[in-house]
Amino acid sequence: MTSTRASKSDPIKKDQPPLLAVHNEDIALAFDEIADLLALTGENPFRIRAYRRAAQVVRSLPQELAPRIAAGFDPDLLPGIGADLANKIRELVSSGHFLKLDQLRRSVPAGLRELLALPGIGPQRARALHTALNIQNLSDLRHALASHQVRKVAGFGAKSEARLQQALDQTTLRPSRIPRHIARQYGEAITHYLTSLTGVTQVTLAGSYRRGCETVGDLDIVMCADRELDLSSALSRYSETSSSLVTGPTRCTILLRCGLQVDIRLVPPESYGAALYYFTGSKAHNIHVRRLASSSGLKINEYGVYRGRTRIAGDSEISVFSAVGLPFIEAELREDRGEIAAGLAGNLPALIERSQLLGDLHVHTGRTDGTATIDAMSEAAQRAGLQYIAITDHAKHIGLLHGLDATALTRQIDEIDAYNASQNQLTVLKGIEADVLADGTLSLPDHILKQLDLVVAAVHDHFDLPRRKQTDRLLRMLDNRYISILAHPSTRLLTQRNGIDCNWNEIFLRAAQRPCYLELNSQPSRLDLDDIQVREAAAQGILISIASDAHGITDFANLDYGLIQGRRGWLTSTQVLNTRPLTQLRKLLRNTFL
Ligand code: DGT
Ligand code: CA
Ligand code: CA
Repeated sequence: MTSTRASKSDPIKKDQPPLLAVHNEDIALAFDEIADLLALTGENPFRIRAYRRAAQVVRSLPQELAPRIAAGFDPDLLPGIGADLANKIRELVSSGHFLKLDQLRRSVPAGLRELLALPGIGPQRARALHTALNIQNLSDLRHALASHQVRKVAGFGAKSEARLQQALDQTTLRPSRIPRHIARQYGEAITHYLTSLTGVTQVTLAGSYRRGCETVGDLDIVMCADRELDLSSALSRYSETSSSLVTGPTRCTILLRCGLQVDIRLVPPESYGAALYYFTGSKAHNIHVRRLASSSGLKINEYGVYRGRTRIAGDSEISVFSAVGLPFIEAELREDRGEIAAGLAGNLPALIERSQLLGDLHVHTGRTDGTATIDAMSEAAQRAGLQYIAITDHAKHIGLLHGLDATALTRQIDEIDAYNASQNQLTVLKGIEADVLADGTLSLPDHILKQLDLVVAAVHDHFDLPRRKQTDRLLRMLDNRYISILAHPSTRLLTQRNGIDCNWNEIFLRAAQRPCYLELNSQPSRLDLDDIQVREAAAQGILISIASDAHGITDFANLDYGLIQGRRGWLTSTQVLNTRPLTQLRKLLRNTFL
């Protein structure tokens, strides 16, 4: 990796701060690669796991690490990152290189790693194929399969050959979408670069990113300049560009080193609004609005809105909307899910805003798997503009080594009482994250739960129960009168694990009756419930808790991701539990204990 600092000939404004060059995802990918390469060399599994965990930790951070490290943050404060890995992160951030990775890359064939992505091939089998058939990459494997060489290798047979063939066919078909928080790192860096070019007046990330989608297929950028700009040459000089797919004076497509595609449009200022509107989409929304426009004799495209040959709007988005008789529709709503009818009828929701979140009802401390004390988490929450938080550490459960038992929880309750007595800036509520066991009961008895201000219940295992059983499990859980909030209800992990199979209608109905509230978990790799589920649940009158699930002091930044997902789910502030002032919130929480 190279630095994104400009060379002397670049038309870069002098007062720009240094550009981000090493993103969290770059660090995570490097750790993943080290883990894979170590596995391929038969290294100690313990070390391999440490790298994998570190990759996961860095990948799920809500904010970029490099600028924080530059400002003095010590990466060994992150969970699972010891001194050695912290040094590696510093090395990568400052030099763009991992010596260790460079060495490993020289000793293991580059393509061998691709094999590990196939289901059914672990490092041992990859090594066996490499040794027996000199297979170095997927293409070698494809040839070996075609000539039935693979079945002759010890440990492989006709059956595993067929399975591998199937896996190989599916890999080439799999669409790759990138979670929003990862796309953001690359999107903000290129936006920063483009903004710094002389003459550039506007740069906006459009497309699914601007609509706040949880994953994006590619990035779309709309920009303006007040003088001639050689866009393709500026893009070819960008240090993260790996290749140019389309080059034109007003339209370019590049591929970044990380594999993400970026479509860039340079438009004249009078078309900026129309282009931004068009490239924000969604396609379905655009098509619907275009139909609406043509019903009143207008034509709408990326250059403007036209009556015959006369251009009547297009310099701003709002001008486009008003030309077709619509109020401004927030980007998060533009999915053709009823927003156009709502706009025409004057019924658009006043979407929830960050400043309306007064508290956070899902926060961990170092007592379980978090990294900071109650004091430190409270201080960070205040800095994030919050008035109250609930400490909801994990209850002891077989799956978790350090969960709180009844004694430890009582001690934490005392600690929270003492904290609240010592200051009156922020109120800490007493909570717990209790596991929903396979039969729908909870991992702590009622006489303990009822001493708390709230109980957050969550599914952490038995993800594969059949639909009826899973639904009954959650319904039984909802029968427990001490449950306040069901956390990350679907349990999905974006692009990694599907949610549980469950009849959500039944769950929402019961939750609304009880009442029990549902969480919109804001960890960027969870975002659970999703936008459509959030909208359905809220429409049934269930209050939604937009919660950070913070495990460290910087994780309150997660709330921004939950917020945007909530906005995609049409949430208004009255539909969100943690917009309530404390007294009202306490009342709502007590309602669940009836
Ligand atoms: P993605 O990239 O798959 O996450 O989703 P988008 O929505 O960013 O889609 P993308 O990148 O293919 O196109 C960006 C926007 O451009 C899209 O949201 C709407 C607009 N657009 C693209 N193709 C068409 C089209 O055929 N008709 C219309 N009306 N708009 C289009
Ligand atoms: Ca896109
Ligand atoms: Ca695109």
